[in-house]
Amino acid sequence: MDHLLAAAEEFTSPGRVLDLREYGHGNVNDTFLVTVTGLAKPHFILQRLNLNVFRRPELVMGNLCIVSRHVRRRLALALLGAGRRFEVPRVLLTREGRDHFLDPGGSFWRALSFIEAAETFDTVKDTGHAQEVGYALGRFHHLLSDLSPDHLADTLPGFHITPGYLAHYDEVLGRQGGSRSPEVNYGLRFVAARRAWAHVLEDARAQGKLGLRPIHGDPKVNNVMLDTATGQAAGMVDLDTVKPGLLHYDIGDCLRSGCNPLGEETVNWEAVRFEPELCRAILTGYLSLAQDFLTETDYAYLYDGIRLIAFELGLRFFTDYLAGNVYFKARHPEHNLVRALVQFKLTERIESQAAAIGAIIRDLR
Ligand code: GN1
Ligand code: MG
Repeated sequence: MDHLLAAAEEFTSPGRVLDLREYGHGNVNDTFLVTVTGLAKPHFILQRLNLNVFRRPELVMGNLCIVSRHVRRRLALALLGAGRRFEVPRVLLTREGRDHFLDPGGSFWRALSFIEAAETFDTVKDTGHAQEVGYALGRFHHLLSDLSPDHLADTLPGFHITPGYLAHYDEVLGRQGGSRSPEVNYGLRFVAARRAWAHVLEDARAQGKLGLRPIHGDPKVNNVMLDTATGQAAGMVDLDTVKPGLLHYDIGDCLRSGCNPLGEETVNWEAVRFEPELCRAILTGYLSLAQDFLTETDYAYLYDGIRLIAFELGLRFFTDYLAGNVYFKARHPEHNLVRALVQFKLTERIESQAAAIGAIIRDLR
């Protein structure tokens, strides 16, 4: 990749780059782990922001700095419990003191501190892992519960607004012609049957039943780092989508990711399931902290949030497939179609277990 080493060196002064390798499986940005010598910390994360998605990168950096500083200030005063730690990435500066580097080709690079002695997994291993994933989201929301969402910019207008994704889907479909595979026909029918309900969270927001708060935006399983020694949540990464939103977007996203043991990248979409025991574990971890700030109405919309974010992500992948894979990175032309089918199946499994999920929520509150 052009300018990769030059970008890493911008953030390495006065040290030296020893190693540079791709890191994680992000669908939008390009992420690298940099190993250095001569700095206080041996690693940092280097990312090239996708400017097609993040059109105002300076706002993304602004939100990241505000949230990272707020969280670290509160953590300095918090008692986490014996042996626990919790970190979020810190923004690193270039040798000129800037929070990003623009290379001669116009790419936007930024660097973040790396959470050492911690690891992530793409799927949940067991209920202990699931509970830690829920705990991490609860801790994150708790740490931000005294930050007004007015301090954060809307870096991604329309993000998690399901009716907006439906409008975009209609527009893409309007441009389509030709024959359709059975999988595409399944997707079309799937979306059609859920259109009216897909407004549920935005309607509740418009009616003043749910309010905006600072959210993570992407609290999937592999954005929670686990301490390699204890297995406990050591922090949350990927703060690009931090912005004002509904907590339900985050809770739904965490559960659609954490309760699907096959993971969102499986090709075996017909076998996808939503595991109630993982749901119970994640909510146990989450509510151990979130009980402090969730309202009666928040609880009333939890099930809808879980169902909706799985449906919404399926819709986003499906639309991107129909549009020719212009948003999510795809390794082959059908990749986003398969990803969509995984989320649609997951949505069906959530729907068929609505009573059990409702009982878990009632049990834990
Ligand atoms: C994208 O790039 P990544 O993997 O962090 C997407 C999320 C999706 C996720 C699904 C800005 O996140 O909304 O839930 O893929 N991020 C953006 O894996 O669209
Ligand atoms: Mg992300």
